[in-house]
Amino acid sequence: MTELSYEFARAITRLPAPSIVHGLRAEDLGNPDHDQMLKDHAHYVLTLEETGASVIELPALEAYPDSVFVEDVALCLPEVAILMRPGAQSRLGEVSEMAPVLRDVYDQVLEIEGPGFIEGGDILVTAKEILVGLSSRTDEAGVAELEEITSQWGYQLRQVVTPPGVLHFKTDCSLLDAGTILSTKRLDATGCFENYRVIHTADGEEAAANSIRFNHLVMMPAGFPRTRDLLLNEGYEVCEINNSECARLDGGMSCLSLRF
Ligand code: CIR
Repeated sequence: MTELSYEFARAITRLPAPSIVHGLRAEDLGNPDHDQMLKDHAHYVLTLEETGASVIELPALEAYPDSVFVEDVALCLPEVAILMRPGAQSRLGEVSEMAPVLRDVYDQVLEIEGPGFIEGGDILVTAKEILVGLSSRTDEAGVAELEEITSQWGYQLRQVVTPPGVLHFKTDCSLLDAGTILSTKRLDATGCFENYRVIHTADGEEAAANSIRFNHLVMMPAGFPRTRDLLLNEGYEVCEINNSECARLDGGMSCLSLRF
């Protein structure tokens, strides 16, 4: 039996453009190094492929500095792909760049039409439900429109909150297996994971929370040894990917791919 919440045959990624230096960020930690980012990106794509998945690598889009973060522009479910409506004005145009790619691989592609906003980084799909965190990029109207769409396939959707100062809901959590979440303590304290087993990131290693379970692997940002060891002790197979450059733009493992 396949576990649809973390077993995937395909992924979509996009190469980072040199304009990545103009990417959005909450705090200026210096510009990302494009060459280093290309190396990290290649490692990321290779790791997805090593699990047996096929990856569609899209060309860089110079006009959209944040377009490497493909996760935010769509939600890919087994039955349907749903184009998002990013709350970041500079990212709205990324959606029409992704639309034809999804129409090629999905029989059914729907879209959030607005007036609400919603970004994929705020959506965590687990084996039992779809959790959507309100954030500075995702509002109640966006969540309501997504719920109307996903209910057609019987999905239960639950609106939750993203802690203040955290970009996206999944900045602070990831799915490890059908019933287990890796979460920061601050997000878990909101009570959104009461029906799950939760593993907390080690104190001071909150940025490790944006990891992904992709087939047999947990792909996590490098440099968080205590959280990595927790996951290894729990029996997960872990692959660490350098994320120093994406981190300058508040990006982590999940934002770099659409998985389905
Ligand atoms: C942004 O602010 O939109 C980008 N610099 C980072 C997006 C990260 N996406 C994600 O966590 N899903």
